[in-house]
Amino acid sequence: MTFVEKIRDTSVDEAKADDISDVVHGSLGALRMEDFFSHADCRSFVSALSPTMFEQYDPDYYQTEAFRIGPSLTEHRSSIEEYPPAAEKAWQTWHDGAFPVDLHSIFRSKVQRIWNGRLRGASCRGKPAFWGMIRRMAAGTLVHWDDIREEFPGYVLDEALSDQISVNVFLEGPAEGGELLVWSRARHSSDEAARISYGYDRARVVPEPPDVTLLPRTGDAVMFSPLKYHLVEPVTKGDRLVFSVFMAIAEDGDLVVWA
Ligand SMILES: O=C(O)CCC(=O)C(=O)O
Ligand SMILES: [Fe+2]
Repeated sequence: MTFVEKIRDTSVDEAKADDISDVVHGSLGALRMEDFFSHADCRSFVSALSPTMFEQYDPDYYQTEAFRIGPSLTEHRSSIEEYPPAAEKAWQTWHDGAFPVDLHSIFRSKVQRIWNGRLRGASCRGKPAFWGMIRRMAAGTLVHWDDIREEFPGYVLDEALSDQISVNVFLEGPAEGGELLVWSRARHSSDEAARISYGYDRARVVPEPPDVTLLPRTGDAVMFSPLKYHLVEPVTKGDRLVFSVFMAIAEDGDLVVWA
């Protein structure tokens, strides 16, 4: 299915629940909201970061070098029992006041206002999942998709959820490079022949130009469907630091978040 609309720009104040639903349902390629985090908050948060706070994504699987603060659910595909304690440890670090800005509560209050409903953290084996990972990916990514319902059997997050969306808020937008590219073409099982670790050979799965090319700026929030093929171009100048969330709609209508 091609997108009905490729990119929709809206202010945080004017954004509506339907904007989020359109991304979840796959009719909108990307929703961008400028100044979702204020530049002052982004600056103060980024200045509190140091390289030692970051962990590298498993280099054997993530061939494009990437770093994160906080555990990712997907990385626990074959060790899910280790995820709840890792999430608990990460929440402890946040609550111990390691960071000067409460990005989680800003995110929650803004998204709840847009959704006109509740946003809650996902639960994994009865324990709180982590969300709002800080991610640095200067090398970009391979073309890939993200879908926990394919990555894990059953309900890894303890309940039935809608298709997931990616929500990335840019604490620092790259000066050059680092574009997000999204294709509308649905993935197909025959694409597995072109798999390279966590992603795919771009020339074989999406030879056509992307439907969405988006250069993120500091403070932007960008929502898109990661069930679709997407990638991040390598950063050639500056830094690219993201507050990163996956989000889906639960059966009770709440938004549920994890990372
Ligand atoms: O950082 C981005 O722009 C997107 C990264 C990504 O692959 C995702 O959020 O699913
Ligand atoms: Fe992704």
